[in-house]
Amino acid sequence: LRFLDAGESHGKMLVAILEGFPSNVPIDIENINKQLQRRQIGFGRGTRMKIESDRIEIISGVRGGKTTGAPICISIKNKDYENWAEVMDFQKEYNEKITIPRPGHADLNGFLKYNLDDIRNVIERASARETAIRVAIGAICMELLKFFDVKFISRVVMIGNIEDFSYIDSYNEDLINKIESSPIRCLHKDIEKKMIKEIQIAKEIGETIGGAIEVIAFGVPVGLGSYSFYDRRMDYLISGAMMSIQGVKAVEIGNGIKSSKLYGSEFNDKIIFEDGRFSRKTNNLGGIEGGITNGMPIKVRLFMKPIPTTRREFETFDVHGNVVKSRYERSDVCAVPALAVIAENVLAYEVAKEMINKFAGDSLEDLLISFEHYINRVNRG
Ligand code: EPS
Repeated sequence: LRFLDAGESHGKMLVAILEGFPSNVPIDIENINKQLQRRQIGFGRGTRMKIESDRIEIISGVRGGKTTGAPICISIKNKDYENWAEVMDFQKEYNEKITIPRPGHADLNGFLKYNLDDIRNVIERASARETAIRVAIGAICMELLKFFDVKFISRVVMIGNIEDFSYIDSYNEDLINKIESSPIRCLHKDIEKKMIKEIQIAKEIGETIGGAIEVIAFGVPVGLGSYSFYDRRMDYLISGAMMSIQGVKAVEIGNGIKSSKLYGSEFNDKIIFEDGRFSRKTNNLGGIEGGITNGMPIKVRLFMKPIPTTRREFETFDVHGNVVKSRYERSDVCAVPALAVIAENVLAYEVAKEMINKFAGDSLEDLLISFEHYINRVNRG
């Protein structure tokens, strides 16, 4: 399974081609759109999200409501393009060039690397707008994963200094409802209030604020990934994918950070064998041992930096080396709740990719036969 995507933040649309996806998987477009909507909401977003109401268009690879096995081509329109048509015109040069790079963004490095004369070219492709199409790709993967009973939960566990690292060990609807009804995907109402306050304060003083999210995949079978090669390790694949999400500066799998302070016997997840099935007593390792999934929920935390664009003005340099006042470009104050939804869908893609690798089949039916055979072997009950 692989995909390529393209598109600028204020261009006509975002597009992607997903290749290697099995045939006969029912695709309910409303499920994909629901994931896109979830990504758009969240306290702290800027005005752009009021302009967009992201919806997917399927261009190829799905017919009669089911995947055909052919490449799946999708697009998401940028409604804001109407306001940017002149700036983004592919032929006619736009004369107002951006020459003041914003620290913390790709602006300066991209400008130098690609030998550009306008930072706009960097901003447009480096933008986190690209995560919309990645969510759509992940949402298509979720349609496949439903057949294997793989489910996801994501939530915000930190905004600035306010934390909620409470423990979640099972998937349940009550939990989901609480998270989904929170404007910042926080599980506990009292903490939610404090988190919202943190964002409000940042906004009032012209600042931005970061935080952390947790994503958990339930129902992933034992045996995805491998210890055999570095690039087949599941933690390598997941952490690489997660670090590629704009703004993410650290990834933790399971209780990875705490692990460095504990004794081996304290941290180990003890093996248990009940009703013919192996399991673990705890899940400190976040569902991955030796680069292979162990059947426990995959648990990942992502830490996001504050968005670099601040309304607060400061002195900086333009691309010619002159001292200038910083340039402000419309932005979000906090995008941590959106990151949770993005991470869920990015994880769905990585899990689906490894499921397809392991249970190799060109159709959903072939995958399921291979999966059932394997599950019967590893569960001896
Ligand atoms: C972004 C800047 C803002 C965000 C954008 C990411 O967009 P704009 O410059 O149009 O105000 O809203 O995020 C999205 C558009 C999105 O869909 O998430 C940036 O510079 O990365």
